[in-house]
Amino acid sequence: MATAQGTSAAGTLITVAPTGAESEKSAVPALPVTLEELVTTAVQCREAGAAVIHVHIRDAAARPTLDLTRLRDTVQALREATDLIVQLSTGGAVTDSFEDRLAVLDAGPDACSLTCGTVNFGADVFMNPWGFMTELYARTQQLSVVPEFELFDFGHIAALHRLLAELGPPAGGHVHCDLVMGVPGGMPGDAATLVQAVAALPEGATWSATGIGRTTLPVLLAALAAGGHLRVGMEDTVTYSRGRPVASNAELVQRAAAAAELAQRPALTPATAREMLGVPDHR
Ligand code: KMH
Ligand code: ZN
Repeated sequence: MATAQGTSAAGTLITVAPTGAESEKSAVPALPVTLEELVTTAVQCREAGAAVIHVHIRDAAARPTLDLTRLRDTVQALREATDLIVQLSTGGAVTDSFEDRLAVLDAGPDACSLTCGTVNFGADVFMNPWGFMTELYARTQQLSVVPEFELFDFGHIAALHRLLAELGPPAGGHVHCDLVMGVPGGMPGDAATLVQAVAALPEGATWSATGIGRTTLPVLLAALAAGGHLRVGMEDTVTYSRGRPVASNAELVQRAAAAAELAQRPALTPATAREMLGVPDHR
């Protein structure tokens, strides 16, 4: 199978996923759940080296929501406060309807996540049947929203090849993937699996990797060693080190940026990341 691009990247794209849909504010007080907390987090993470923010929002009771007015306000506020690439989640929470997940694009983000298949998700199932994937992908093309292909398992990589073959290239013309590793039910988060997954990606694709929970550090180090990019944040881990809760998303970005610096591929600015990913600046 064709080899994905990776080792040639001059810098490291760092995406921060600050909130997610799974952790509860009551259990994780440092989780940004209000718009004000999210904007403050975004500014701090931009300073620490992030170029992309992967956004899930919460309602007034801190529950996950895909409310379109809130999503629009969030996109606008993040654009006003930072030059980060604003990537809205179309995955939402496992309880969200396909209709609501499709409507996320109407909030006018720069980019969105697009998961390439259904996966067991702990005790739940994260549903992404082929019909939903194709509808979502076609809408990203129509609306010029640049998708990031989320790959939780090897079958998702096969589905990505099929999607590109049947529907053509994404908005922006460039394929960027995120290997989401270590989800209970998806591919494991270790170096051997990462290398195999990267080898199966479409030719010319760039890729980031995310390790959930205790796989965060092995996946981060393996991704840098293999020439990839990084996603970190409290969506993916709420523990900084054994027994020590994450204090802020910014400290996860700082750690990723320091590791990237050590690998001599320092953090990319949002402007350089936009060029790499084909994301226009709508600000
Ligand atoms: N919250 C998960 C069920 C995405 O953002 O696109 C799905 C998720 C993936 O987080
Ligand atoms: Zn997400």
